Amino acid sequence: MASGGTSNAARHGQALAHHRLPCLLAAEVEGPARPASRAKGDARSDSQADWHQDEAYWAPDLEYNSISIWVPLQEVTLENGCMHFIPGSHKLEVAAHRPIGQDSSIHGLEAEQVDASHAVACPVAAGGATIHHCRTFHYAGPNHTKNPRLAYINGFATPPKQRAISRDFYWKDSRQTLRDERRRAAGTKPTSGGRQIGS
Ligand SMILES: O=C(O)CCC(=O)C(=O)O
Repeated sequence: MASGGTSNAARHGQALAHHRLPCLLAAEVEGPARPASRAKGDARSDSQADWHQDEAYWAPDLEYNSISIWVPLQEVTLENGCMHFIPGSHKLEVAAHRPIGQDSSIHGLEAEQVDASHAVACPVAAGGATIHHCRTFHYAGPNHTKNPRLAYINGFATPPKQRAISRDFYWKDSRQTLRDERRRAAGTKPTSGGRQIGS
């Protein structure tokens, strides 16, 4: 949700600020959008982030509680790829995801099914912010302009806890990205609570 009010998410963010994760990431979406075709045939752009929940990228055996504060470095609009959110979706479980376009070499994930009929677009001024929970369904539209769309993303979280029963994040097992190959070879798990954007 866009900042400016005193939303629950904003208050939550303040409360968690002292648990700041050591991650400050820059997301850059180059313009203009490069058209590509998806396996399912829907038009999409390489510069858009498909509907997803961040937690779908993380470890299935850990319990997370985290937020992302997404700060655009220029005005973001429907034209250059502002964020969209599905209100209340942070209360849902992690839904089934798959690699974008069902291409297992792609790191990015998209939810298999999303009811986006109540989605809210969040245009924001430069230096403004949106805040979302790790289970909030969100999407960033394609950048149709000739200018890059830049954002800084800060993650805040309580320490993840071990779950009694692990979940089946099968979409992670089938991926064959270079990142996953490196991780499997090293026998390591994804960074706990860490954000992984891009490849
Ligand atoms: O900046 C973007 O294009 C997407 C960002 C995103 O999906 C996220 O912050 O989780």
